[in-house]
Parts: sequence; structure tokens; C-alpha cells
Amino acid sequence: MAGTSRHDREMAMKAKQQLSQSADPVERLRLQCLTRGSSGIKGLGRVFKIMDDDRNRSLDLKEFLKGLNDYGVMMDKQEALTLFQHFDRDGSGSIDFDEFLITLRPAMSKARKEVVMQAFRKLDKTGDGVITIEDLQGVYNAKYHPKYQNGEWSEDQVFRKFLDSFDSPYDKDGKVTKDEFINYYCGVSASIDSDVYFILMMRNAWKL
Ligand SMILES: [Ca+2]
Ligand SMILES: [Ca+2]
Ligand SMILES: [Ca+2]
Repeated sequence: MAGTSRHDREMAMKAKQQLSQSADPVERLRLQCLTRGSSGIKGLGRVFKIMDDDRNRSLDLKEFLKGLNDYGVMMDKQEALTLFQHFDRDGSGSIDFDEFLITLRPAMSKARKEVVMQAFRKLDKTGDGVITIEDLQGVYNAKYHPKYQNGEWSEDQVFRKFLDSFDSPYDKDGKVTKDEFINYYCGVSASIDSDVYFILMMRNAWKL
């Protein structure tokens, strides 16, 4: 259902080409992440973790500057400070993962967003605006999962694993919000050029 490794390779190659043409620092950092195959919520979570030296789940200015340097995004001090303030949306003096993700996630066209939201609404059987195990019961068949078949996982564990792939790496609570669902598909979307193909893939995956 997600982007295949072929998509990821194409995305990485395309990002490398674009990197040589882009001067905008946010775009450069985004492209640096894409060339490393870090497009989705998981990949950006990995980048964030690497930058977060003291592991307090936020980036201070020093960590941010070092991170930019490690990712080959060069700029002068003033530019870096402006960039930091751009990421730090609530002005708290540090960048949390949500702020990092919202700023760096690749944009999706309106048509793509619409089909992603269609899938979300279909998945949200209970209609309460979040996807939980409750929504998957009776819809998603866990019985074919190899770990269910060999007795390693219960049905709920299969469901939880499924939800985990959409859940934010810093907030794995078994509840997938609209934002988390969109964040996930921003990553998949970045590896697919054509709107038509993306929409087709979504329709097939979710039987829309
Ligand atoms: Ca930190
Ligand atoms: Ca902040
Ligand atoms: Ca629900």
C-alpha cells in the first residue's frame, strides 16, 4: 500500500538533481532528507532523532545548527536564526517534532489531499475523527497475517501494528488523527510524480 522501494529510489534521484538548483534553505533540507529516502513520517522522525543530541524530544538552536551542518545545508548565522524561528512556530525557543514535520513534509496537491481524506473517512467507521482498533474490527481481516496464524500476535496486536505505521513516532498511542494520516501520505506522495497514478494507487489500496 505504501510507496515501493522503486519509488523511493526514483525520489532520491530526483531530489539529488533538484538539490543542485535550490537555494532556499527549507527546500534544501527537505531535499537532503529525500535523497536519503527519508520522506515520510518515519524518515523525518529518524532525522529528528539524529539531530536531537540530548534526546529531550526537541531541538534547541545549537542542535539545529549542528544538524543543518551535518546535512550539508550551509548558511550564515543570521539566516540560520531566521530559519530556526520559521520552524519554531509557537516561539517556544525550541523545535518539537510536530513543528519539524509540518515545516519539512513535502506538499501534496489538492486532488491528492482529497483522496487521502476519502480514505481516512472510509477507515473511520465510528466517525469520531480518529482511527483506532475499533474502526478496524470487522473491516480489516487479521486472520491472514502470518504472525496471527503462527499464534505470535493477537488480533488486537495485528491492528495495533497496522495503526503504528501511521502513528507519529513521538506519539504512538494507537490513535491515528487526520494530521498523522496526511503526514504519512505526504511521504508516499513525494515518491510519486503523477497525480493520476497517486489517486489510482489510493483507490486500489483502499477500494474507494
Ligand atoms: Ca534536544
Ligand atoms: Ca516550539
Ligand atoms: Ca474512529
